[in-house]
Amino acid sequence: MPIQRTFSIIKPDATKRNLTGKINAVIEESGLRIVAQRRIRMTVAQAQNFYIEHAERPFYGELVEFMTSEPVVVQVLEGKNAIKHYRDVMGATNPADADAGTIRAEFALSLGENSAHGSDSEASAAREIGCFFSEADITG
Ligand code: 3AN
Repeated sequence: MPIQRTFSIIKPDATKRNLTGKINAVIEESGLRIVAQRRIRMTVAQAQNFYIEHAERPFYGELVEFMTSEPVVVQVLEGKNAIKHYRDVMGATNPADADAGTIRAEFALSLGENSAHGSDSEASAAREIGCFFSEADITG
């Protein structure tokens, strides 16, 4: 399997509950490396652009409001098959469907407040990393 990079967000529900360290421990124990990381307050424009593919969905406004409500931690993760690996580590989008031991099963509150985001394809990973990081920020 190739070494890949994926983009991760530790979401507002998790930063608010002081779960950054616990979620990073799950990420690192899974074998992924955190090769870039920054805690930011996302602007409305950043959140709208980041989730542009959901612009027509009924939950878009709520999603943008949530993602700008508290700080988030944006990250680049690196490892073998990192995109699929991290989605497996996060678990299903809805925590009610997530397998035991996954980030969402352990920490998420609901479908919206689901603690973590991970890219779903190589094209998404490249686009999403570029929303928040330049190549010089990524330390390998
Ligand atoms: P994932 O983040 O697992 O790839 P997507 O891309 O389907 O899931 O959805 C993006 C984000 O939008 C989800 N992480 C979730 O927080 C939010 N979301 C998805 N569906 C709903 C919904 N029906 N109501 C509220 N928020 C939703």
